[in-house]
Amino acid sequence: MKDTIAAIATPYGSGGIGVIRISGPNAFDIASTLFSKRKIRPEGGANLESHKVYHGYIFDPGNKDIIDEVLLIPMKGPSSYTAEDVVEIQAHSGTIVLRIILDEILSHGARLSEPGEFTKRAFLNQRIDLTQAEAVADIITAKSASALKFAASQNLGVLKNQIRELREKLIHFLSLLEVNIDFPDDVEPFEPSQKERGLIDDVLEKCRELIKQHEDVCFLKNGIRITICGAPNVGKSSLMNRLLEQDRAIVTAIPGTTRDPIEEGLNIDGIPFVIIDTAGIHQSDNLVEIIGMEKAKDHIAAADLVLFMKEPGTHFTDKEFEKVVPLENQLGKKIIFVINKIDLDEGSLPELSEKYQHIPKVEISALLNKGIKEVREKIVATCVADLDMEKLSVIPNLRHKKALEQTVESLISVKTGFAQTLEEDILAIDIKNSIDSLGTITGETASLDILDRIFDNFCIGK
Ligand SMILES: Nc1nc2c(ncn2[C@@H]2O[C@H](COP(=O)(O)OP(=O)(O)OP(=O)(O)O)[C@@H](O)[C@H]2O)c(=O)[nH]1
Ligand SMILES: [Mg+2]
Repeated sequence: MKDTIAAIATPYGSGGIGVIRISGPNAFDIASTLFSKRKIRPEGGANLESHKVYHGYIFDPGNKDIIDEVLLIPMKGPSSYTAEDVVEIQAHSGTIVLRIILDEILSHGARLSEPGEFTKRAFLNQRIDLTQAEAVADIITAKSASALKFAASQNLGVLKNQIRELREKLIHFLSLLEVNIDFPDDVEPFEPSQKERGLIDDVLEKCRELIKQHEDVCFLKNGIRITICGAPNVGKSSLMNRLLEQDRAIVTAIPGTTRDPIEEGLNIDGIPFVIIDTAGIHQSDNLVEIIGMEKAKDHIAAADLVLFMKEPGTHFTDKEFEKVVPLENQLGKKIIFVINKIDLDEGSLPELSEKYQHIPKVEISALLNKGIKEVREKIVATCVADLDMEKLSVIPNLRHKKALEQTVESLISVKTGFAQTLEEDILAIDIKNSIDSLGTITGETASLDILDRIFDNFCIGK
């Protein structure tokens, strides 16, 4: 029989409420030993009914002192988070009070849970599949409303159902093949009909669609990378601070103020971005500046979006522009041309050449906080304009994507096998591989090390 685990489920520190969770066969016994509905601790344990909220006290069984006033929620398995008997204790949130209650629980036979062990038990007890377990971690770490939306729908089983459907189609196909393997003399050689071949094509198409979905929108999880670049003193750090609405980067009138790249998370309309302020790019003999510029160039190369800044009264050529954003870095990258300091009366505004007229342009004054809203709007429009968020239901993660790619590979072998009229048992190997690859996504065929890797990333108490 499994042991009983316990942990503090809420973050450390002071707060209104802190939750301790106990799961396993002794959860009810331990809770009823420590809990009483009255301020006087009765001799026997409290009688706890499932799915009720009790108000009462946790006692120190040694000196019979009250440790804290709590709400206690007992939940009999399988109707609980782990599908085991679970008790949640809502105490006051303070590091010491929660620690003392937890110590009492541990001294009454529970073991401190490992990271993710509650969710792992929910998975092992088949209450949720692996995609739902991963979604729990994604919900906790979601950096934006849209990332949360996808994690929540994955938690509800949207991806699980899609993968199960594909797997069932392949299992059906395998059963047709296996009839021929088991009774080769009694049945005609396997010649898949148009409809049966269609099954493989359907699964292939859906797997490719899910892979593309990962590639198109995985930035929603990690953030779209925006690099601000341009000559020294154009106002890069000023724009960074305006976008973040805080004094994050040092701003001075001295050219070459920013050396190290400065990176911060930024949320616009529920979409996560990572914004990076960089050293001004120009001709310099200063070693520190040269290193700063090299780092800036790396961030320009790695960016999804580049904000290229200029100021009034300056002119430049394609060659100069391409020095900052090299041609090879422009491929697949979005660029916005930002003209700063329009409050200054410095003559004409710099223009991009004919060749770069397609690049969107915004005129701003970071100093006067003018045009910043337009920069935000342009960022969103440029990065996510062609995405139909409504049509998307889930974002497969990198692990899912790799499993889907393996599935695609096996199914392509199956199709090649049809064309070469290969033996049923050889075709069956590829079909089985594709079924197994899909099974690793939901956890049906996931190896122990995959499980460990997933649950190790959880926090304790989840
Ligand atoms: N008039 C005016 N001055 C500005 C504007 N934005 C920034 N500045 C000033 O320009 C100077 C340089 O600003 P920064 O934001 O430090 O420029 P930077 O591009 O980060 O400079 P480096 O880090 O040295 O490359 C500061 O004195 C700012 O106050 C603006 O819109 N108008
Ligand atoms: Mg700067």
